[in-house]
Amino acid sequence: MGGRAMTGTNSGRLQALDSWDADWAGLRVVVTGIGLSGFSAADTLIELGAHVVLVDAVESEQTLAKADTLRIVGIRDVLLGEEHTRTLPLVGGQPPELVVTSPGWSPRHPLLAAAAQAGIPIWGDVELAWRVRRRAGRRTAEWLTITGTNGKTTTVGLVESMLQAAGLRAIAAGNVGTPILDAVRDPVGYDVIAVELSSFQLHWSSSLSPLASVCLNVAPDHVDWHGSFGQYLADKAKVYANTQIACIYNAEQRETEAMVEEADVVEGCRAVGFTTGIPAVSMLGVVDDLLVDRAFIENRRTSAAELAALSDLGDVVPRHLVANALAAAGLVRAYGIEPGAVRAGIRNFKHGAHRIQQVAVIGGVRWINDSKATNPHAAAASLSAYDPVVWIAGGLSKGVNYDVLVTEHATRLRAVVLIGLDSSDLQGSLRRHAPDVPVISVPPGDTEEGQLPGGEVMAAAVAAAAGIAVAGDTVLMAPASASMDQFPSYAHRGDAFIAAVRRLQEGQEQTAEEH
Ligand code: UMA
Repeated sequence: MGGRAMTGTNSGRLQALDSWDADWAGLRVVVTGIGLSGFSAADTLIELGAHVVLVDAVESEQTLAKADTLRIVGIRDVLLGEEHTRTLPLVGGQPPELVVTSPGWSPRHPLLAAAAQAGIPIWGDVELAWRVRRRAGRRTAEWLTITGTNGKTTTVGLVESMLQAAGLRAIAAGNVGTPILDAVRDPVGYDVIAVELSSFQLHWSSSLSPLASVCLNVAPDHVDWHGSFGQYLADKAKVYANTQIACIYNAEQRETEAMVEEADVVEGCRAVGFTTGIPAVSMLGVVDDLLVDRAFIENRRTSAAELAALSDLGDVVPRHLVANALAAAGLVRAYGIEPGAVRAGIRNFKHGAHRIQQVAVIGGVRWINDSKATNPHAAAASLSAYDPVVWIAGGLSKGVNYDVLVTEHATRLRAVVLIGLDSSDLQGSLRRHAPDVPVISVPPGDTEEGQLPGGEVMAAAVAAAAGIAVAGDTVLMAPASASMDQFPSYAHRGDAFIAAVRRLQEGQEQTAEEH
């Protein structure tokens, strides 16, 4: 790891904007997107006295209502409709000095490309939040930052739980759903924020300096947004930049360790690994049935501190959950949390919904909801746990490759039920690498523009799976793809699956009663 480097993207006025109390008044800003992050960014900038114009491609009841709210608090203009997003708008008749973008906007979006071309800095909402986190008379929260292809939400939840068990005022925010600006602007304030960062948010951040940081793992995801897997990795690696106390890496995945080696960090910052095996010095890991720390204790060369038992995590503990708990423990230990609070935090933590969740056992067939498996890496974790499997998969592929996933799990597949508007990538992999596995495609259904048929699609998929599965099989809904082509979110996809399985169960019970 090198010494701290000053990032030099922002100059002059923008460089001086490093606290809530700095001179934001009259700053001309374009905010892109009126979703969770764009709304919070616009609202914050208006409160700071900036001149804000917001653009969003969608004009709907929801966006119009949000626009009204922003007008009441004093926004200059809200421009809704695709035609407004083709070029960079003016603010008060002049070019903007800054663009604050929502994470979902691709860097190649014409509006953002125009801003970049004109040399106008582009920040994400996380960069803005970092800049305004200090405010006279309020406490300033430390940030513990978490990224990775999979396990982020579980890990931020565990970090939050451990911090709260230690009696601190702490919250999980960022990509997990609560915009980071809402956490930063909380009137009471937090001691620590567990910040979940997506690769998109990292792409638009440059001056974050977390107390401790982690990249849990990396596997191909969001390749279309980033342009290449290499660029995705480069953005993920930014999580470690300017870290103060500890960069936590996955000792079982060399890429994350390499990111730490390359990172510009604060002088004295340590590299600390986590492993689901026996830990070396400066690592957290597992000895017998215990999670242990050989990093944040004085006599780490000769001993380890017990943090928790594996059984504290649950009855059946998948390996990735052990890894997530160790990463979370590494972050809070860097902050100085005692082992007792790590254990209490793990015990209090409620495991997130839609992740390898058993919904029902019907006629000896186990039904598992893993809607959170939105990429091949996540789906591999749940596929490995069951055999034989009727696999419900497909959706938005995001430009990833399914060949390895299909090759590795072909022998456990009894059949595949394909959902998704266009699952041809996955279908192609199945044809090439699992030619003997029957594949049933669920027709997308008649979708009127703007309508999501989710419920019917999932009901048809569940019915198809029920027709194939026999006692002893597992029906696993782990799509390895994003949900947004047919469902509003992965949570809705999971809810649709649960509802369809429950209906199936009720139907079976009724049939049994009648006989
Ligand atoms: N929009 C356009 N043009 C575009 C793209 C989007 O006009 O080209 C508009 C949409 O009409 C919409 C708004 O921009 O009104 C949506 O912005 P957004 O997609 O950035 O979403 P937000 O509502 O701001 O939510 C974002 C994160 N979403 C994404 O990164 C896609 C949320 O993560 C996050 O919880 C929230 O900020 C608060 O920080 C969700 C997610 O799917 C869970 N994340 C991805 C993942 O985890 O894989 C990265």
